[in-house]
Amino acid sequence: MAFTVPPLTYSFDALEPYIDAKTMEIHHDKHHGAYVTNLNKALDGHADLQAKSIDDIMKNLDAVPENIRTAVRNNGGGHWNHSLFWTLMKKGGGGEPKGDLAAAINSTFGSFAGLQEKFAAAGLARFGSGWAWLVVRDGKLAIDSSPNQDTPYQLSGQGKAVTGIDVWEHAYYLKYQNVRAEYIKAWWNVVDWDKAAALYASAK
Ligand code: MN3
Repeated sequence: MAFTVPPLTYSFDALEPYIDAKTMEIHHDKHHGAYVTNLNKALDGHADLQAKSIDDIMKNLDAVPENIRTAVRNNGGGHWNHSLFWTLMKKGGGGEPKGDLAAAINSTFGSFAGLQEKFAAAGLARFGSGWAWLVVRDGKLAIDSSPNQDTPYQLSGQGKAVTGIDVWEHAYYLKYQNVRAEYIKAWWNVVDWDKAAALYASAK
């Protein structure tokens, strides 16, 4: 079974004005599409891997044959990251985290503003392309960033994603050009905190 790009559960313009429709269309259809195409190419003839979920593959990259491991790391990671990313945002998102997640954020980072500051710093410090993540690691919240298309599974000590942002230029260049900081600031307005709370509950 070939991997496919999951359809968005909202329209390309749902995240306007924070993320523009054109960026969403190119990002989802072309960029995510290319990761899936190249993942399927890399897995051609590897029926055992084709039968696995992308989550299982990224969790156990060492089980992937060496000659295709980099291609799978990059393109399988791209598929895993983007499939999650689309679900971390929603129309009318934003606001503040709630419940257990809010309490954990307050105790770990002092406040929601404290989380935002450290998360933005991680996204800005990621040189070139990559992702900033809020993860659960050893039962606790932590902020980290990954290069290229590495998933939280590739981070040291691993980690289970609670939320995260794509800081590749393709995610923001049309609207924000080189100003990554403005994109990260705007992104809080589209975060789906219900989704983050659910991921936190299953991760801790
Ligand atoms: Mn991307």
